[in-house]
Amino acid sequence: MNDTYTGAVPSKHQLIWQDMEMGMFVHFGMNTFCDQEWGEGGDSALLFHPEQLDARQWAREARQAGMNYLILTAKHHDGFCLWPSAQTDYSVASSPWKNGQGDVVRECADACREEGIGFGLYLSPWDRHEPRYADKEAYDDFYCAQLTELLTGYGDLMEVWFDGAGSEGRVYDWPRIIELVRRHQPGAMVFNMGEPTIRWVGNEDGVAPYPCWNTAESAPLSMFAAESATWLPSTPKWVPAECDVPIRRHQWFWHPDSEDRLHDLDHLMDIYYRSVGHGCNLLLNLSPDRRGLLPELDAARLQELGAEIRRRLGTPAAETSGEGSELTLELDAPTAIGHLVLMEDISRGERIREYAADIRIGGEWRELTSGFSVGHKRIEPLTPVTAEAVRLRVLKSEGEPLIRSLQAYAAV
Ligand code: FUL
Repeated sequence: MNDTYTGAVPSKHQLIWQDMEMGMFVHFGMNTFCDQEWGEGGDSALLFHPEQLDARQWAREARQAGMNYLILTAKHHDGFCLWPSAQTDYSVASSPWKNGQGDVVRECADACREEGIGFGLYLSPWDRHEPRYADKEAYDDFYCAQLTELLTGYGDLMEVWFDGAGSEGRVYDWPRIIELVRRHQPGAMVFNMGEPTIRWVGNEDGVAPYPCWNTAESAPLSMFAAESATWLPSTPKWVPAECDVPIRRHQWFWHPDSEDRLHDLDHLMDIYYRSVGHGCNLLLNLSPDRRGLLPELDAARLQELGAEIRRRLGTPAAETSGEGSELTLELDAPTAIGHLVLMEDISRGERIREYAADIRIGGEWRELTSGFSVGHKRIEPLTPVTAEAVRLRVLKSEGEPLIRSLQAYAAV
């Protein structure tokens, strides 16, 4: 093979992460009890009392819906810690929940392990409670100490989520923060700040543009910053995007009487096509309520999503793989096709720049769709069309195209 590809390639851990495709974000904390999205850090720890908290329900619902990881807000902007941090008393340890003996991070880590899904943590750099936030050096020490507790106390983490919101214009000690992550959790993805290994897609709608490439020099920092995040010079070129979105429109935390904001199944499927279907990961947020449980309605909608993805894209009618700029997939019999799925072997880079897909019917070929990026995955939903065979033609590539999978799904 005359392989001329010299572009970026993913790390082993990025490959594992991209294969996970879907995760559940869990926003839970002081805001849950105060009907707010951004607490100012002054709400009493006594308000935190999720009497029926069951992290197993969260992890079970995630796994059953086909989500392969879960990311919990260990500390949001209000500074309240879901674990008994030794760095502050603004935490579960000062709450009436389990008489101050509880640890939500521990329960969630254990639940994810039991369910066999990955576990990651969100630790807001912006902290509206901690008085040391005003003192850069002192806060860097505080933040690094909190992060160390999380990186060393809860087993393997697959992702650490650094949220840029509220930190516009603020500089943290990124080299030190990244060194801690690398030292204690070498397999963890780093989200969007410092020396990220994955990037924010740039909106909170859960959708990626198309084409969406796996390489990037920068990404937006937050919804509130015009400029992009400043990454350390050693940031890898391969930095795939993650699409985050709450299942209730614009609400990351639980609020009473907001069921009408729950996205319907069509909308969630559209998000799926425009995130996973554009080669990115989808991080869909569900919010436990004041009981500490995912509301039944939200959990049911999540399961509807999982079931619909399985219904449409469960088992391909035919599948093949191969190298080179043309690949044909023969179907056993003429079949009404509802989806095409293309995947590159990205372990050796993202090589396809432009492609077309054809179908053969009655012995005649005709072009059906065309596009640009494929990367980890490209899902093409189709108006059902009958075909005897499908052919992928790579029109432009860097180096030899390597097709991990070309799949055709029967229309359902
Ligand atoms: C944003 C935050 O401000 C929201 O509260 C939420 O955590 C979202 C995932 O990121 O930047």
